[in-house]
Amino acid sequence: MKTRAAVARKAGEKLSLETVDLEGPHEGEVLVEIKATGICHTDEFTLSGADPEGLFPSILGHEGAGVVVDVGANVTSLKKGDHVIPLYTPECRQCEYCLSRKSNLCVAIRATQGKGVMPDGSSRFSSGGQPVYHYMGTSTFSNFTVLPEIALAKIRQDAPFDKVCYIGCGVTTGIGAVINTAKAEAGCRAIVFGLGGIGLNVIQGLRMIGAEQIVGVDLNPGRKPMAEKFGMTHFVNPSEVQGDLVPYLVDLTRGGGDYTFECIGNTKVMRQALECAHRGWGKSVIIGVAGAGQEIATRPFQLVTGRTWMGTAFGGARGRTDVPKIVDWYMERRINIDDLITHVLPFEQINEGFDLMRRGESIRSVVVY
Ligand code: NAD
Ligand code: AHE
Ligand code: ZN
Repeated sequence: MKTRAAVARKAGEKLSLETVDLEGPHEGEVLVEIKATGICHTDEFTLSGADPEGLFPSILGHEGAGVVVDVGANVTSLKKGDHVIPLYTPECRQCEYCLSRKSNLCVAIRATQGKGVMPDGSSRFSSGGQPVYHYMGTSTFSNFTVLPEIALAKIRQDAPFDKVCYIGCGVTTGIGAVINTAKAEAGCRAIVFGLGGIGLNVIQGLRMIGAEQIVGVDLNPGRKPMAEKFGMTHFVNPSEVQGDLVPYLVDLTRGGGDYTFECIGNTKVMRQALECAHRGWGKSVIIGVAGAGQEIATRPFQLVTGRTWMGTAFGGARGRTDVPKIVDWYMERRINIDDLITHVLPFEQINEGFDLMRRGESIRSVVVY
């Protein structure tokens, strides 16, 4: 079949809106009509050329929601008409990682996913007879896409696609980092670096668990009102702090954050986030994704004196199990997604969504087909 898609042809260039060829689902695969997709900073990261796994030409996008159109042989858990959210972290429930209960990093299809192909080693997308790569196993910047069955969460039919698509990455990552990864507890003090589409969901998660103090750090003063609405108690703009940021934050939190979160992808900020975690017990969670060749550093003494440095992918969530529950939370108004979706754009304006993010004018842009 043919499908409209935004193709990343070259690093650093705008997405090219094209009609491409899409082969139907093979065994164990599902054809999905994507109804809406968010634009996450990770899409921009890969488009920029900084992602060591970035491939071109490819179809980016990993924050979608849609409807099952067709299923391949031996697909048992999904049928035509089911509403689904694609999972860049699948859940096979059979691999060593899934069975360990210690990690959400299902390994069943990770190797081929990173190579831009389906588990059998081939791409379903092509253009002019040449393959076009998948991205993160999801490729939601295509109106129709093919995914393995284990990479789809079945969700309730009454959930609006243009809102719950955000659960496919940002919402789950932010809230999950607090609940699953940090396991933060009521009464804690926390510091969140970067108040964009992820950081604001970290703040939302911290409010849910009853954090006592939530400090938000961002260079963009325009983030303050939204962060306050979501539960931030103190705002810090690093460009307005006299002297070092770390001692300033340690003072503000009376000894350091019990939990700190880096939601930017800046290795210098990752170090600051670790070093303003509380001596003796502070946990610092890296969420931001840093470019090829970048490394983190700190004095080992920071760890010797009781700080823990950790990271999270997809907020530690097991997608097929947890995503439908988070959709329920949204439908029951236990979490706020609507206010974070600042822009809704037709597919033809997807590049405008990237520009809004680069200019710091959007929290989340959602593209509808
Ligand atoms: P975003 O662009 O919406 O937000 C980033 C925020 O950081 C912006 O508000 C910006 O003003 C702020 N910022 C930039 N530099 C700063 C600095 N030096 N100090 C303070 N604030 C600064 O991006 P997003 O969609 O929220 O994504 C954030 C990061 O999380 C990205 O690196 C993305 O790739 C990553 N991410 C990781 C996961 C995961 O599973 N680990 C999931 C989603 C996104
Ligand atoms: N491909 C990059 C790493 C990118 C990365 O860390 N991705 C996160 C999700 S970001 C979603 O917005 C992730 O899930 N990582 C775990 C995994 O297995 O990819 C690189 O550095 O090679
Ligand atoms: Zn993302």
